[in-house]
Amino acid sequence: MSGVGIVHFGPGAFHRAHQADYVDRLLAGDPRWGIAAVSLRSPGTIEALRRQKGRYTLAILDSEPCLRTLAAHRAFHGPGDAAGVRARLADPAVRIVSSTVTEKGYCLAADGTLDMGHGDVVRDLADPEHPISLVGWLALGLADRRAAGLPAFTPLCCDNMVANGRKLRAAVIAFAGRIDPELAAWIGGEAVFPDTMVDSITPATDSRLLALVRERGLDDSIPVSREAYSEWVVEDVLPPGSPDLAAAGATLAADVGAWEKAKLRLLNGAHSSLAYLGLLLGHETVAEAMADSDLAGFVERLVREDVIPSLTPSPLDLQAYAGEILERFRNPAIGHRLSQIAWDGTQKLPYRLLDTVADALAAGRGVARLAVPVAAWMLFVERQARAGAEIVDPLAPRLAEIGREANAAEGLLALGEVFPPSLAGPGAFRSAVLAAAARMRANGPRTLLANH
Ligand code: CS2
Repeated sequence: MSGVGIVHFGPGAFHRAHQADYVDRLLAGDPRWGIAAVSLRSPGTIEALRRQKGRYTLAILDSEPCLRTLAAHRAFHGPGDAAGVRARLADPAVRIVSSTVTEKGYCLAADGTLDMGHGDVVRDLADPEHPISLVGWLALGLADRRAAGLPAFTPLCCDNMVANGRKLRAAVIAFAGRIDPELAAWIGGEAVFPDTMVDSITPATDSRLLALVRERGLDDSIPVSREAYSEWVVEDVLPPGSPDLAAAGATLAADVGAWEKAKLRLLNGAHSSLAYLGLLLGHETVAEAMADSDLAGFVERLVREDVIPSLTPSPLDLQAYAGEILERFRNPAIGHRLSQIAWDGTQKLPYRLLDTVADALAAGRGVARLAVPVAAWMLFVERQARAGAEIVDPLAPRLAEIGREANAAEGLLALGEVFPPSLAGPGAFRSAVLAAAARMRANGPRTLLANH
């Protein structure tokens, strides 16, 4: 098992374009930190990675595309290889177990704690030696390390959630506590769960990228692409014996919170706003939506006048950061589909927009403009539901049902998983969302954007 020091759950495009690039650089100087890729549900990427011996193309999409070959993955565990995963997690050489399983992969309830009623959690608690959830796997892996007298590995959450490490820590400890309180206490005392902020715009691999790779004569079925900008901020709590992520280009920081919150609210909040409003206006990509001056102007005002006040004071230069983000969205080389960003709205809205709304209300600021993208999500759900089109979301069946109702916006506001009672109940936000939804339903979004 030599040469593997990191196990990664969820080797999708983001991981392969972002974290794997840092690790690829690290490996040039320190060969201990190869990645074992784990995908327990879908076999495709794992099979391709194995076939290509862990090598694939990373295209950096800038004025001229720049193609590199990455080779950070050394081992591959697909569905059906639970024994291989278990052995891997118990390997003393493994120090980091990272994950990009998207927000829904952590099985969290609306309050950010482990959802004990989630089907995967219920199943894993009933049979903890054969987990299917990430949280179940981390608990089993840590239990095996404890039994073997090994130090804990470091779970490293690389998904877009506020306090992602702290949430994962609380979830794993809560899960372990149901099986064995001593294990929970051991995990609490021995394992660190750093918070992280990850950032690089990574569109899904499309036919354009596949053609570019073919043109260069490369035989590669799993290329990935991203913008040139890339950032990885990791809370500076990694125990001795961990890989030197700073040497790989990551930023180690005592407090990741300010970065994480600013990135989620400014970049991801603006992304989701562009996605729902842009789709309603008939746009397909982020760059196209940014070329629509009504929409781009609205999003810029939203970011500068509504989101930044919710982040102030901050150690970051927020106005400059916002400008940089909007410029990145304009990159014409990236065909980043709005529909990709629109996925999983029920998981994304809380961190990206609703936390900002709650802070604005608490500070006595208006929320009329912030209500517009939320109403656009509602109309998007309504449109998909009524057309019988696909809704990609863990709550998809309920969204489809509510979306077909006459008063869909009210039905969606009543989703306790998304809107806390303080936002769903009577008050400024509820009124603003319902008004924005009604106006957009009647006249389309354009006039509303100009008025805001
Ligand atoms: C996007 C993000 O798909 C989405 O929801 O907002 O993946 C975004 O591109 C990244 O977080 C950028 O770092």
